[in-house]
Formats: sequence, C-alpha cells, structure tokens
Amino acid sequence: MHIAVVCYPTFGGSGVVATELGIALANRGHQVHFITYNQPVRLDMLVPGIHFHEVEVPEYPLFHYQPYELALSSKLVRVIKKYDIELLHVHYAIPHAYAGYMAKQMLAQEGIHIPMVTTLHGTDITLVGNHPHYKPAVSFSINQSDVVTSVSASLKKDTLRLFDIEDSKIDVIPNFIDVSKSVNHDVECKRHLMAEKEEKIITHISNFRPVKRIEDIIRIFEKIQQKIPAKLMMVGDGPLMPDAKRLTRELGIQDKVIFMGNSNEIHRILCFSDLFLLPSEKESFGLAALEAMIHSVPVISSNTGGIPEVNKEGFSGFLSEVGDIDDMANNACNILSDELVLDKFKKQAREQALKFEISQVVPLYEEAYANAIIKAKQIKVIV
Ligand code: GMT
Repeated sequence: MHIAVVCYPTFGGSGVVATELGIALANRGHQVHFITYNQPVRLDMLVPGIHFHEVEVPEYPLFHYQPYELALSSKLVRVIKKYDIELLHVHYAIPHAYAGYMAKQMLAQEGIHIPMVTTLHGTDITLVGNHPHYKPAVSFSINQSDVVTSVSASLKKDTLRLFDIEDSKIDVIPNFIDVSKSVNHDVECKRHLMAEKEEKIITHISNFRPVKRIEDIIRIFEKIQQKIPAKLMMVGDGPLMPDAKRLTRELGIQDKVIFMGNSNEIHRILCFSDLFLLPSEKESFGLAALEAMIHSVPVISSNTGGIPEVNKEGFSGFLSEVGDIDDMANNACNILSDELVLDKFKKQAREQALKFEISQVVPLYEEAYANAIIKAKQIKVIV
C-alpha cells in the first residue's frame, strides 16, 4: 500500500511512534511517505520504501503567523496525487487532522477519495485540543476522520469525556516497542563513565515541559540520594531545563545530576540505568517508560492517564499519586536498596514491556487502514 504519514518530526513521543510505525510498515513492503517540516529525528532513510517530503512555509513579513496548515494541506494534495497514495495517516490531531481534512476535501473535488486515519497521542486531547480556542476545529476534524485510534484506553476515555465523539469511532491501539532495535548487544555499556561502582543510576527522559513535573524529578532524586549513593541522568531538552539546573544548585546536588541533552541513542543510556522516573501530571501512555522497561529498567511513576496500562504496580515498578514525591522516593529506595529486589524488578520490567512488542501492534494498524478504506468508499457512494 502507498501510505502518507503526517507527524511532528521532533523528539516527542508521537513523532517517535509515527516514525517507528512507518519503518515497520516499510519493512512489511509498504511505501511510506513522511510529510512534515523536518526529517523526523528517528527516520532511517536507508530503509527501502521510506520517503520524506519536506513542507516548506515561505516567510511573508505581513503575516504575524505563517500558515503551516495551508502549506501542509497543499503539500499533501501534491504528494497524494504524484505518488498514488492510497491512505493518509495523521499523528497528533493538531493541526494535522485539520490539514488532512482540507487535503481530503480538495482531492474530493478532483474525484480522488483518500481515506484518513487519525491517531490521538495525548496532549492533542487533554491539554491543547481541549482549549476553547481549538476545540471546535479539533472535534470537527476528529469526527471527519474515517478511522480514529488512541494510544491507550485512558486516552479514549478522556476523548469521549471532552469531545462530542461516538464511542465506536475510536479504536485503542497501544504504543509499541521494537525489541530488536532497543537492545543493541554490540553497544558497549559505558556505566563507568557516568557513576562510581557503588552508585545507582536513575534516569529521566522527556522534553522538559511543565506536564512532566521536572521539579518533582529533582526533588525525588534529592531524597533518594540521601539514603542511597546515586546519580541522576536528565536526558532531553525543553523550556524547564534552566529551572531544573537552578534547583539542583539550590539543593546542592549539582555534582550528582548530569544533563545529557537530546539523544538519538537512548539505548546507550538505558543500558546502565537502574531506575526510571516519570512523575508526570498527565501522560496518555508514557512511551519513555516503556522504552526504559524494555531495557530492564523499573519505573517509578505517577498514577495518571495511561501509565497504569504500561507500568504495573509492584511488578514493573510502582505508581503514586501525582505530586507525592515522598511516596515515589520511598518506592525508589525500596527497589534500589536490595540487589535481589532490584534484579527481580529489572526482569519483571522487561517481561511487562515485551507485551507491547511491535509485531503484535503493526497488524492492528493495517486493520485500521483496511477499515478506513471501506469507510471512505461508503462515504463516496453516499456523496
Ligand atoms: O509528552 C510528550 O513527551 C510528547 C507527546 C507527543 O505528542 O509527542 O507525548 C504524547 O504521546 C506519546 C506517544 O503516543 C505518549 O507516550 C505520551 O504519553 C504523550 N504525552 C502526554 O500525554 C503528556
């Protein structure tokens, strides 16, 4: 099948899911065309069947805001026609579902009926999409999609609660992990560069936005290191980076916290990590936690959104109420203070992550594509 994929190309989870899914589909013989403003960070252009089309937005000084949606929908029309695209898959509703709908309409004028699948990822529903400034357009474009998928049951529930959308409209297709890629045995694990032998290594990966509760991470770590020798790896970048650095200085733990910036090779960090922290305010799924777990890293997280669908209490880690940093620190110490307990949790974290193996999830998307094609045909007949 010839598939067009629209996603954010940055280090966010939705872009990672879109990219990994696209690569998996290409490996199964599909032609996959990525259409976005930059090459997605994890896109491997050497995989046969992968194509990338850049959306360019010419700067015009009269415009206070450059019209990206317009450029995207025009690019979609051109690519869909030129490469005989049979299906459009947009990741993250804002503004992709809206731009996709516009492209669909333009193409319909020319007798081309392109089925559209929209995958909801989280903040496009719970934070941004729900804002009154966007809500009508988001609601409309979700309803106009032929098939809608959400990355967790919790996100589906949130979508139905916040928007006027029918239950049957949304299929839950969980995020996934490619085991073969995520455990690279050729990579030498350079733990000795990061910590002393007796120190435990605790890791957090995100885009350092308020929803991740970056301050909680630093404060949880500060409590842990009072009881257990440890280092904290802060991986990623974002608006709260300066605040996080300031807090480590205020707490006098700056020598124990390493800010590593964005990384395309998180397996090289997760291979030596003992524990992962994800105390987010909201999290539709928590892909970063799943990536940690497949590397046998147990997770201390908040009990919010889709996280409990991924991190199993007392098995792959522990869950606490949002903001309960004492409980999170205690849970972390309980795992880290006993080597036998730590080993058990490491094994269980990997066992839990294996339930999300990519080979089980990609066919669900192929099924969703087949349904979208059927639905688009029915709509065409009605029109
Ligand atoms: O929160 C992020 O780090 C980025 C955001 C995105 O859209 O890229 O992540 C959302 O989508 C991910 C992939 O489906 C999920 O794993 C994250 O839980 C979700 N983030 C939130 O809901 C806050």
